[in-house]
Amino acid sequence: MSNPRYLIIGGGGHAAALAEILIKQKKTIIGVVAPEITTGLKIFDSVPQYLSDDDVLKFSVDQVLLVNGIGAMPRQTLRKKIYTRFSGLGYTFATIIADSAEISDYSSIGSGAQVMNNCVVNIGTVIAENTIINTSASVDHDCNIGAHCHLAPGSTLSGQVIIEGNTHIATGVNVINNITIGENTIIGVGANITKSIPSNSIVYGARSVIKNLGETDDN
Ligand code: JB3
Repeated sequence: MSNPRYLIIGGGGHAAALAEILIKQKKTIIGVVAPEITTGLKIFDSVPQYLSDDDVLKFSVDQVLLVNGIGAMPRQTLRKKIYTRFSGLGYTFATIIADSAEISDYSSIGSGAQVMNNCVVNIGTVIAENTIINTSASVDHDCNIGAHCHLAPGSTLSGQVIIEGNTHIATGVNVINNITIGENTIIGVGANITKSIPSNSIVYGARSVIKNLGETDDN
């Protein structure tokens, strides 16, 4: 698409952060789709607002690039639903990489993935669709990050780490090399991961206690 036009879905903090990256790259934002602009900042003041997700359908698939401005917090499914719905209808989600991110020429960043300010993605790493690598996260060499993940700000992965799909790595998590973290897992803030983690786990605390997602905190 020559001279692409960007339509941002979501009007909160994550959408605003993405909008600023696009504005700095002199990209054209043609609208924001959200029932409510909640950012509190003026960044969307001069951008047309569309209140319903169905309004996306007013634009043909070859007219716009979509930007998934819905964030990805644990147990929230809206971001994945938005991506799945509109990809299925033939829309393309923009892959967004902040100018301040350091991205290896030998890495691969999937459709709709977003690499925010000051991140590092090192050589041989693959990041799948719709995943967020958030501010100052560092993903070292030969990692493989699945679809619909969120690596929150300041998380650090050493080399050859595998993160399977739908997994949330919270702020400040550290993962040593050659670890696999299964799908649909939540790694809580600041955890230090030194062993592989099965799918559907929740891991929290300085000692990195592992529970199955179905268990309560009292177990
Ligand atoms: O941790 C960091 C650095 N960022 C977080 C990000 C990853 O996720 C951030 O702190 C937030 O916790 C979260 O950001 P997000 O998704 O921007 O959350 P919030 O600021 O609450 O904004 C949600 C936006 O989605 C609001 O503008 C809502 O109106 C909008 N929204 C809610 N439901 C919707 C829908 N928009 C559309 N298009 N469709 C919906 O169904």
